[in-house]
Amino acid sequence: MLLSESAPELHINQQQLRAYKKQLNADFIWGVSASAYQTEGAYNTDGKGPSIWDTFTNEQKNKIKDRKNANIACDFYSRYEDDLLLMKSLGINNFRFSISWPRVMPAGTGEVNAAGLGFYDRLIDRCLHYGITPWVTLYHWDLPQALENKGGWTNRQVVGWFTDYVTVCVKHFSDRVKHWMVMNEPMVFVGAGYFLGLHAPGKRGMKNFLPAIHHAVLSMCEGARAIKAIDPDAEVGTTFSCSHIEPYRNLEKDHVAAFKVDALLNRMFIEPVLGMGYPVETLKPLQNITQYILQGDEYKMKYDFDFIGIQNYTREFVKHSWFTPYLNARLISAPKRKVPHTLMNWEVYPESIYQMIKKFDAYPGIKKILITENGAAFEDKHHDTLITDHMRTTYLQEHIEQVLRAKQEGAKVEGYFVWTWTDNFEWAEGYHPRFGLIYTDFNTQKRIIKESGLWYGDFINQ
Ligand code: GCO
Repeated sequence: MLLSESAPELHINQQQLRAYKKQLNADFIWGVSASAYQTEGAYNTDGKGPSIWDTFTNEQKNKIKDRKNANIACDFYSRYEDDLLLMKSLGINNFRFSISWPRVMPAGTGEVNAAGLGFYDRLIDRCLHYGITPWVTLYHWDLPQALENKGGWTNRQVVGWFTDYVTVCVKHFSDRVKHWMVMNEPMVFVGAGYFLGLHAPGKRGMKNFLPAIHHAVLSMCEGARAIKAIDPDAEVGTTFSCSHIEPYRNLEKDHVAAFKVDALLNRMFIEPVLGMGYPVETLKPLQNITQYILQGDEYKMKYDFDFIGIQNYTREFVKHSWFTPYLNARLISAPKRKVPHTLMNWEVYPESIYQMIKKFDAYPGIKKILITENGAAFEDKHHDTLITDHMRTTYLQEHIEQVLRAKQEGAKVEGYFVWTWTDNFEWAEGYHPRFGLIYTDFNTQKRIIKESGLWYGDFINQ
């Protein structure tokens, strides 16, 4: 049974939360996160080129729940002004969103679409007008289809294409944007898109996975260098998904399995960036990645980021499994374990975020951590103009408490962004799991503030 149906009260120590909050410096960053493909719509408007997600959702419909796409999504493309006004009304002053590469460069490389840049000009200018700081992600999974036709992330040329695109954006926006994230969750777009075939572009297997990993790492670091070359004062980060991993049983083989899954989900991208190389010792099948590593890459795949964005939602339990190729490990889902979980079937386990902050904080070389995503999909209850979502509020409170607990203990965590602002398109899950602080009626595009939104605005301003 889903948590939203059984609804046992989660426990939150309000006093503790407030005590932690009181001790924060005023410069701790509170914000909300979103992404272009999940919200903008306008998928073929004003000269935008198709992305791999446009193709995937419109041509491989059975891959997406209810055969949905994000052709319209939240229509953020025309409604950004109202959405920013609403954000302002809740006192939220930091907004993380992404730029759509094919909106800016319809073919991925070469020609720049002035109307695409124009949209982000308007968005950024309105953010600044309302006193909202833009935190801009340069790649949140919507690769131009024209580049996928040439192999996408499996083609080494992508490093140059990406760096050119980054250069166009930063040259154009760096007078107003001072906080950049090069990529969103490379492990997810590479793993789900180029190994499991569950996300765009729907490719599978090691022959796609390994080159895509390496080219994503190179692009992330070369992209960051390109930003700094244009604007040395910019704050440059990148973001990683991560989950606290535990063995299912106290057996040697489950411990080994958990160790491998931890390397895959949590270490794969941060370690090369920090100069530690890929975790091949733990993940033997990764050894073949060396064929894609060319001379000089050792330098190119490292970068000293100003901050690392970590995105955490849950923890995972891992069991040894003979039948799972490469890993010999599988995840035991939250419903199977009969523990409280969200509509994504992700366990509600706030301490995971604390554990992840500690884990990343322990790497020498990470200067600063921001929680660039955390949030939950639950069923919302409607009462005319009010939407109650007690479960989401509690989830946020409990996770923020764990973030501030880590900070109290000295971890270098300096900010927190809720995923997400308005309900939006949740990739292969379509529109059903709603993560928003703001409810979106997808028929009318009406927005309604949820109780969690009111709570969050109140909390960060108190
Ligand atoms: C991701 C992305 C977001 C998701 C969110 C909820 O982590 O997959 O950054 O686009 O919507 O994480 O699943």
